[in-house]
Amino acid sequence: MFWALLFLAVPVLGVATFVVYPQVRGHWLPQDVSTHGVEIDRLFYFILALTGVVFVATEALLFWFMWKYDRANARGPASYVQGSHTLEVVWTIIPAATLLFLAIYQMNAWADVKMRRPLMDPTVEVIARQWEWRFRYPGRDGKLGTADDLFGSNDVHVPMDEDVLVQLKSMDVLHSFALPELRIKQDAVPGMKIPVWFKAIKPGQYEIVCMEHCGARHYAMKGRLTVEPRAEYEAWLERKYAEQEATQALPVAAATAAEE
Ligand SMILES: [Cu+2]
Repeated sequence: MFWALLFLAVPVLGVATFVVYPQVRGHWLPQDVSTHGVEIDRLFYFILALTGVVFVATEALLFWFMWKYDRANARGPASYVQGSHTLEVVWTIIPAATLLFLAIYQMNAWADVKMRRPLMDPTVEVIARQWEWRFRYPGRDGKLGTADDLFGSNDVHVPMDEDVLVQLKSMDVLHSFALPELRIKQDAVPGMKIPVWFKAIKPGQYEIVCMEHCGARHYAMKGRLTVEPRAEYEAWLERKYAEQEATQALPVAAATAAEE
């Protein structure tokens, strides 16, 4: 009796916190500011509902059997059941069919995020490193890997309402480049250049977080993504070019002065 009620209390409290949380916070997931996020969220809620129904049904059955077959109510020795071939086939086929359905149902969302890459040069290269997000912009010539590349860390700007292509790398271990508000999460793998793309539709500052445990200061591996209209984005790039050129010019000027 006690155990039956305890096993009932756990799912009831679990589901209750599940329902109450969005009422308090207003939402489940962080605000979505991407074009593809709607589809991802729809999938998330669909799978949540599907697994939620199964969870509630399973827990209810568990409680019911514990309650009904409590030792205090036993009316004789328990009967031994050999197993049911039909039942086993049924409970194998139902989950298999459900998973197959999900695999087909999510194909389009997967293709949008992982396969339909925009045909363009990378907007920025993001290099994960214990424990920061370094970046490299192509510079005024629009090409990565040239002398005028712009370097920095933890402060990435991108233009709004445009396709953005990030070239993702890692300098040391596995990291995961995650933009929760853009519904983006991609592992950064040492030795690989991985393309990540999105289109942000709302200006603002969002988090860049590492979602793969990567060492002692993994929790501190945070950056900031600024989404802004193109004019502001270009103005920011200009300021950064000027700053970088100023710091580079100094040693050269000093060296020249020393020679004279
Ligand atoms: Cu990391």
